[in-house]
Amino acid sequence: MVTIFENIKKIAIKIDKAIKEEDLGYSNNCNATGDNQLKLDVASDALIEHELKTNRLIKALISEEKEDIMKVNQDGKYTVCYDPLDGSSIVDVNLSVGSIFGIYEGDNLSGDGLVAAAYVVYGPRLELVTVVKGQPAHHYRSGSSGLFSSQCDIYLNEKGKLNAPGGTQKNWSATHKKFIDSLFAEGYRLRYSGGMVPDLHQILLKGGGLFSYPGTTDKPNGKLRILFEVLPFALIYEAANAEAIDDKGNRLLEITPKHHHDTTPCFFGSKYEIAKLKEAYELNG
Ligand code: P6P
Repeated sequence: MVTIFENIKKIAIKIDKAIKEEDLGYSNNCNATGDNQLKLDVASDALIEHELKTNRLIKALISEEKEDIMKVNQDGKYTVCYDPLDGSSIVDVNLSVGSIFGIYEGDNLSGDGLVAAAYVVYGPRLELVTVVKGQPAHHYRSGSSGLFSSQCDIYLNEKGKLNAPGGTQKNWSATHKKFIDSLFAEGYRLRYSGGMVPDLHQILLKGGGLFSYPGTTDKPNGKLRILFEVLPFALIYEAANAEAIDDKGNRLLEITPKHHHDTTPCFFGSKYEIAKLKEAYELNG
């Protein structure tokens, strides 16, 4: 497992360089879910695939940017699912973006099969968070040497101050709008950039709050992909003494997608905010 994290550190440094130096324009392609691909999306995807294919522990790869599963080594132990450059549509306005990795046992592509996760933040500083199931989530920062230095284990407070409400507001349910407004009425501060990685990273490092991407009239199953966006962050948030649920009140880590590009409504946050959400959505049975 550790060697996969070492692969991810090498990937992070290469993609960080590419973001700073390469063309920010669009390619002529779309990805598996129909999103227009930036040249950086394609380059990041290729960098990750090239690096991870060198690791004999890896059985298969699944990328947000590709339709099909890539077989790597039949004797491998893990399937790695990744979003190469999440939020890439905001990289041209110089906002932070990220890469997200879920490491699954064999071909058990479910919350139960997720044994480790990591994400990289390409921001003013290059940062990395990793977690192995059952252990604390750990925060690293890269320094002038290009190496990542250990910072701390991450834990959220029982209650936070930040509110990151995703999705087009005119397409929210009345229940969701009333709930989000109730948090602002309590004095929560709006912190939403449109980049899942920096938005969730901020709540983790600032001690708590809520990130929400609900089902909406235009996206009833939400927008965020289960295997390479939602479950990796669910493992990290639960390791940080926080919670991660869907719009039915299920732990996200109890979800098994039917298809590897499936999405789900998702809520990540401190215990107080998740309890308030369950009350607002009448999920307490
Ligand atoms: P919206 C970026 O496109 C992304 O996939 C996530 O990084 C982000 O959290 C979400 O979409 C933003 O979506 O609908 O709020 O703009």
